[in-house]
Amino acid sequence: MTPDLRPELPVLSAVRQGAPLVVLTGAGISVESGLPTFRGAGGLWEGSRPEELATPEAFHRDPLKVWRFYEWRRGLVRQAKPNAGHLALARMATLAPRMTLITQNVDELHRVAGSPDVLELHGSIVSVRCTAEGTRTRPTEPFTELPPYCAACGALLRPDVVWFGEPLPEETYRRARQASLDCALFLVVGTSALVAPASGLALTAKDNGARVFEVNPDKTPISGLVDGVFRGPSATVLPAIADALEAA
Ligand code: BV8
Repeated sequence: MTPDLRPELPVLSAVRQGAPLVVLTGAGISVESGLPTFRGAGGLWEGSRPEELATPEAFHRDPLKVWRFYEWRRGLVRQAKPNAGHLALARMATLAPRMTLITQNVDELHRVAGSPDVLELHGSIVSVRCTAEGTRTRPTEPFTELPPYCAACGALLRPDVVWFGEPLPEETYRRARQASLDCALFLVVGTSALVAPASGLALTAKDNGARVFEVNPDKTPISGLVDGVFRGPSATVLPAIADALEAA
């Protein structure tokens, strides 16, 4: 039996009536889909530094090393399925008249779970972009050779993600920031809140009057700044929040 979270989240009744809800997710929401996070034990960055694998400089210096890292992750993502946390957010989108889902994740699991109109701040690892033409493709099979080259023009292909030092997609980030300014309730789920500018959105919401709650089994730099914390895995907490929204 999931706990009744309505007492912790009285604002859910306003959300049910149309007060804007924003949810920001990070790698933690995909842990229960079998995908590793970036930081912490067993994380993707463990053993190598992000600067060696997730920057334009790293790609320019050693495209093969970077592609080996991304092709390994693309293989994990191909096997991954949305978990109860992703599905709960998709359900909440049918219950909250005004909900914006923002993600830092590149695994597209929110789209697969059925969430409409996901704001993907850091792009998608499923998508691949030509470094010369900018054209995007979505190969479903592993590349036969790495690094891969564009069939049309012969230029190097790259993962269609935002690397450190690269700007976020402008319109996507503008929409995410506007939604954070306007919302009544902001849920920050499964993120270490270390990567800007995504990490600033929760405080933007708080500074503009929203109630902000964190869903994370561990403490983060913003745990002390939010209105409340659900210290648990998102695959357990988010279904309980969705149930409370439905009953609100
Ligand atoms: C930009 C690539 C400007 C795709 C990623 C110095 C200080 C401050 C900022 C900076 C600085 N120097 C540089 C910067 C800016 C920089 C930045 O923030 N650096 C940080 C590291 C200091 N940011 C940028 O460069 C951004 N761009 O600012 O551009 C600009 C403007 C104009 C023109 C040019 C430039 C670009 C940022 C995007 C970088 N790309 N990834 C990929 O390979 O995936 S970031 C990477 O970290 C991922 O995208 C990921 O989404 C992101 C955040 O990580 P999290 O999602 O939080 O994951 P993490 O592992 O950290 O945490 C997981 C959490 O889950 C934990 O808290 C854990 O407790 C929790 N958890 C575990 N299990 C569960 C759980 N939660 C719930 N349930 C569970 N079961």
